[in-house]
Amino acid sequence: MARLIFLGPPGSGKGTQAGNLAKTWQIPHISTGEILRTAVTQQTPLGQKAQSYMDRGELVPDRLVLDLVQERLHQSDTEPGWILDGFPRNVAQAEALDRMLSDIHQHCDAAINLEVPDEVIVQRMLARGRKDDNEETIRRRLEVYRDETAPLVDFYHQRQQLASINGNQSMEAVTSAIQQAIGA
Ligand code: B4P
Repeated sequence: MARLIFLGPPGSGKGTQAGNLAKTWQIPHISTGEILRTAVTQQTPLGQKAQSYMDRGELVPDRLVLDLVQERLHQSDTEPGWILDGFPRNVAQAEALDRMLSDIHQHCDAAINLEVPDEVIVQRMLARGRKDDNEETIRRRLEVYRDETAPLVDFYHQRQQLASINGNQSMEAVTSAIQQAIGA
């Protein structure tokens, strides 16, 4: 049973690691970025509202993201565990997550923080080449990460839930380091 949050800058490998571990443990991988990208592709009302923020490298407004996470966590497949990838992304989202989990009598086991230097991140994302992976947007996403998401490292450290992992090694080595850190 695992209930994990993935923190870390854009392109640090959250999606890669969360996807691998969710497959191994057969629990849902809940990526807010992936859900939002699908909504944009399908041009749903959520996607239409989210698109301009994502294209600029800004966070999508909390109220849009909170609704989708709440709805997803209430689905029955989350009972054995879940991995939240890219959420929470600021302190307001972390506090809202606490309330959502308390309503369903759950808590998170650990917050995994993937540490990767900025130069490596820029190289990885330029190589990936997603729509929001151009140099200007990447720079903005790194700024937003520093201002809004990095404070969550302290937030989870103070609760003794933080596991910081060197994300600048092979994908397999990162996976092993995470498993070791949480005793899985
Ligand atoms: P996300 O989808 O969360 O994307 P990300 O932070 O860019 O990527 P991630 O860290 O998952 O990197 P990946 O594994 O793919 O966010 C996109 C946008 O959605 C945000 O900018 C925002 O607008 C919006 N959004 C999402 N959640 C939100 C929220 N909660 N609130 C508000 N807005 C939100 O890895 C990157 C690349 O590196 C890949 O190509 C991968 O193959 C490679 N890689 C991974 N691990 C590697 C390794 N160990 N070695 C070498 N390469 C590696």
